[in-house]
Amino acid sequence: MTAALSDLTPLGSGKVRDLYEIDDKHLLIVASDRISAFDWVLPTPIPDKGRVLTALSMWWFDRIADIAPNHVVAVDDSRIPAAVRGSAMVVRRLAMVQVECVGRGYLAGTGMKDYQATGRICGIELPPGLTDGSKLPEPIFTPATKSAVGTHDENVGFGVVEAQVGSATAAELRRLTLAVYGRGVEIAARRGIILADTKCEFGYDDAGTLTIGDEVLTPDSSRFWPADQWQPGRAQPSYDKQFVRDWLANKSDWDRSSPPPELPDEVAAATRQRYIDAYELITGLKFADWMS
Ligand code: PZK
Repeated sequence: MTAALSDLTPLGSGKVRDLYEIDDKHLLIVASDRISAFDWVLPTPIPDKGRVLTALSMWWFDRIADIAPNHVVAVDDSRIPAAVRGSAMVVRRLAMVQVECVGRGYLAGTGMKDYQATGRICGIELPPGLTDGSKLPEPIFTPATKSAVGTHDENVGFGVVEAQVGSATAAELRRLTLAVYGRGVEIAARRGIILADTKCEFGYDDAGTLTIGDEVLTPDSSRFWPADQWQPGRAQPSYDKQFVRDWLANKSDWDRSSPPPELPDEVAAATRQRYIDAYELITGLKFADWMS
């Protein structure tokens, strides 16, 4: 008999995911239907978002299995409560490396901000004249240190990572992150999607092997842009969240400093379909077949 979610010890919640303890060696990661925009978690869930992101993450884990081992044990397992079946993964408990490992090939987000302020990202000097959405001369590793809930991760130079985890591990994190990013770019490009950046998390397993944790190459950990709409010099449309951003941006009675309003049903439904479309476009699979 499967346990109820309420029988598991909650270990923490991110904006959009929840983490539970199964036993001393295993955790349960639940991808929720929560969505964030403009740094807020919206009050309206996106139906099936957690299942789509879990399905997509699992698909990618298979496609990067030759790069590094990952923490996934099972998605179909008696330890997974029925209520979260399809949106939860049983994972091995790792000793997490406290570095957000980002690979990026395009200028956006904090990379854009740092470039505008200093001409560099994480100490990496970039050519002048780049603009929002520009392709970088080559993909770069832009690590960030994890910060407390409610604050932003801080981009740091490679030397800070070396000081934190040692030079050899830092070099491995960079190599693995760029390999994952490169694989993602290559596969997404065939489907007309630009993978602008992606964030990976790593940890050590019981044998001391550097292992990929968390979720990988999902729209929550990465920026997916429709290639046919790429136009440097402006914020790029997001494959998944653009309806939400557009609707909120046009809601003139919301000022971004107070909790956001509920989304209309049609915006939530259209956004759900964008996640499903992204899954089906990238994987070539039907979402209806996920764990059915
Ligand atoms: C772990 N987080 C981030 C926070 C979440 C996820 N395999 C692992 N072993 C040990 N710890 C973690 C993992 C993973 N993945 C991940 N924090 C710890 C996090 C909140 C909710 F779903």
